[in-house]
Amino acid sequence: MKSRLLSLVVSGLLLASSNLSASALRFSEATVQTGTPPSGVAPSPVVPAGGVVTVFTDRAAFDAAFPGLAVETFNGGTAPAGNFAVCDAPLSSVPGSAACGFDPGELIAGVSYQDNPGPDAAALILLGVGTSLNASQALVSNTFSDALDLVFSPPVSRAGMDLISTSAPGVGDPDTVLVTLFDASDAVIDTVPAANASGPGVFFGVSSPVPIARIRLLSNTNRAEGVDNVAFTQAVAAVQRSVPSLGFGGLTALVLGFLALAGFAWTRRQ
Ligand SMILES: [Ca+2]
Ligand SMILES: [Ca+2]
Repeated sequence: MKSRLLSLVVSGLLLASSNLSASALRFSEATVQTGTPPSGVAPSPVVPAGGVVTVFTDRAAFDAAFPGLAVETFNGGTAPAGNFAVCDAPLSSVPGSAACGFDPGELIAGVSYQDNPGPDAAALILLGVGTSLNASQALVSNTFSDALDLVFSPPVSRAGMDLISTSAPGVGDPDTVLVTLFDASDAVIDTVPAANASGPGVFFGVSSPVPIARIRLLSNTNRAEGVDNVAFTQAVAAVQRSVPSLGFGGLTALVLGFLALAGFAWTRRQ
C-alpha cells in the first residue's frame, strides 16, 4: 500500500514537472523567472563514448595546449541586458534577414550556427547579459526540442566553448548536454553523452584526430542549449595548405644553399 502511494506521488510529481516544461515550446515564449541561482550540483565526469576524441573541461588547459586562437564572444550583437533578441538561422559572418545586430563579417568566419532540425527563421536566441545568469551575451537555440549545430567550413581539429543551457529568462541551473561530433561526410566521429552546461556556461573543449565538420549540442533535459566564447582551429591539412610561405629564415637558408652549390660547381669546373 505504502509503495503504491509512493508511486502515485512520484507519478504526480513527474506529471506536474512535465506540464511545467510543456507549458512553453520555445525559449522566447517561456515565462520570466526571478534569478534562479546555480544549485551547486557537482559536475559529472565528461567522457567521450568512443574514446576517439580528447575532451578538455578547463579553458586554461585548452588555451595552453592550443594557444592564440581567436574567440567568438557574440558581444557585438544587440540584445538588451536581462532580455534577449531572436535571430534567424543560420547565423554566421554572412548575416541573414534577422541577425541580432551582427554586421556582415563581424562574427568570426568559418563557422555557422543553426538549429537542428533546421535551419529555420526565429530559431536562435541571443541572450542579453544576465538573462540566463550569463556574464556576457551568448547564443542558444530557441525551440526546446531542437539541438544547436556548429557547422565548420573547413572542418576543424579542435574547438572550445562555454556550454550554455537555460529553460527560461532568469534560469541558469546546471544541465548536461549530449555532444555529437561529425566528420566531413556527416559520419559520427564520437559522442560525449553528458558534457556539463549551465546558464552562466561551463567550458567544454575537444581535440580530434579526425577533422570535425559539425558539432551538435542537445540538452539532455529539453532546454535551450548554446554557446559562448567559441574558439577553434582549422584541421591540420587545411592549415598546411594555407601556409606555403618559407618565411625570411627559410628563404635565407635556401639562397645560401643555392650559392654554396653554385660555388661548389664553379670550383669543380676549375
Ligand atoms: Ca559573450
Ligand atoms: Ca534543445
